[in-house]
Amino acid sequence: MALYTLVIGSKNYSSWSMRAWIGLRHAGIEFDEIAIPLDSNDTRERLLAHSPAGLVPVLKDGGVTVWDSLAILEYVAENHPEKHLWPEDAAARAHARSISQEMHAGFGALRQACPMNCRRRFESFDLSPEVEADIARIQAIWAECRERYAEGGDFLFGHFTNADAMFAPVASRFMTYGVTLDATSRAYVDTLVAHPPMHEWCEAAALEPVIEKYEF
Ligand SMILES: N[C@@H](CCC(=O)N[C@@H](CS)C(=O)NCC(=O)O)C(=O)O
Repeated sequence: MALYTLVIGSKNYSSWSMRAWIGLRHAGIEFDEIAIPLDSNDTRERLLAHSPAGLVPVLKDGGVTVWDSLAILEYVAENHPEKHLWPEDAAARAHARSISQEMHAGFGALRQACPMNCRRRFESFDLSPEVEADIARIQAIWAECRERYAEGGDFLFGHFTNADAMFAPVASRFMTYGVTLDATSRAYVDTLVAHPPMHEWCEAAALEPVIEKYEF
């Protein structure tokens, strides 16, 4: 039996689940996976059996339950400092936590207009000014990280950190909706999409049943 159990939703649609799963997989930490398809008759009941919030992802570690994507990433980073899931430098770490929280709490226009749908590709998609503003802010976040902290690698802080896990579903959305990006953001999205855990998640997502409610 693995150290942890991670409860997730449908891989094609569950952006919050993707963050926690990719963080754990990247770190090479073993976990058992319980996948609860979203929008089934028994989804709510099955989610509530794992967490009173009734939302995925949920991480279980013996008697400990953690039921929020960023809280899970924090918990895993704390339990496994040798995995360097946050940047080592304190200033970089504070920056990584700030942008992770900004992602966690923000970008509502993008999230609402462009729901995650890993396997889908739109040739063109109309974006409102509010969505364009979210995209501009995300590109500014990425550009600043890449310029200030990323000397040692291709991720936001050089090597992969929890901040990259937080932005992984954004990269997926940019692919799905064919968003035009500046060169730095394009290269970063390509890096995330090629990252083996992300690739593995998307391959599994492509095999899942379509859920009409989340398609348009
Ligand atoms: N803030 C939470 C949000 C989790 C969340 O909204 N999860 C969605 C799926 S991505 C969910 O569980 N929805 C339940 C449902 O659709 O029945 C987190 O970061 O984990």
